[in-house]
Amino acid sequence: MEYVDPAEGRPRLPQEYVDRGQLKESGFYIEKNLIGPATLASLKGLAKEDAVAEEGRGGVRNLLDVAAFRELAESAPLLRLVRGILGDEAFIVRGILFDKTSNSNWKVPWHQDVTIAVTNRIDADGFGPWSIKAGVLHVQPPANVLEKMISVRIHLDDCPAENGALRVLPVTHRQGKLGQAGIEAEVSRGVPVTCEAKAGDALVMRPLLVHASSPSSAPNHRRVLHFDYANVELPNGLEWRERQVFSFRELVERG
Ligand SMILES: O=C(O)CCC(=O)C(=O)O
Repeated sequence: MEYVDPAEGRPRLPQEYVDRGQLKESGFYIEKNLIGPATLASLKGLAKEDAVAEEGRGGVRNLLDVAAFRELAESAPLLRLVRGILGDEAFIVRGILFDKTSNSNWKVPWHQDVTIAVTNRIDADGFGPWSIKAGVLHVQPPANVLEKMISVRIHLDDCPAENGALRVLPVTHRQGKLGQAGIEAEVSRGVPVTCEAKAGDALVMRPLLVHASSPSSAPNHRRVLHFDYANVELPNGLEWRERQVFSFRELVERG
């Protein structure tokens, strides 16, 4: 049973989730107006209308290889937000552009985000299985790594429930890696929240929060820049594919 607004008779984001305090409690919240209209306009130009349809899988990975997206991920507003949560050592580790259109509409079943991108395959306790996504080596780390990560999903388009908004199961981020049976048990007893957002808003969430995504029934784009940040080194010489730490002075200079 989904949360449905009694007055509107449709799923809606309850206002309590527009509050950073919910991150600890529920595993997510919406940061309103993180990106202003001018930046938004230039990002929309970069996230080309057909980029995702061309890739054919609903998402463009390795986004940090594009300088403008890397600059955004490491811009002062984003780093301030992320470091307010993960501390001053936090760094960007991955970027993906997701889109849904009538040409490229898709859904994702209930899951947790349990893979990270790394440079090299070195066996370490609790790491595996390994996989390749868009030519990049990925591995599932143990829960204690995923618990030190945060995802920031910046909406480039308005995203009401009808436009394929992410659905989440509050509080499920606290239970480590659940596995398929554990996820199904949570889905059967939980009340999903539909994370409606406006263009410029960001959904800030823990990767272990159980989430799903429905197809869009709107004729519009639903572009989301998904950035993952971490604050922990990997063991045994394993390395994050992306890793950069700016000093506080650099951060201030960036405005
Ligand atoms: O963008 C979406 O709707 C789904 C993305 C997703 O499930 C994920 O990032 O794991």
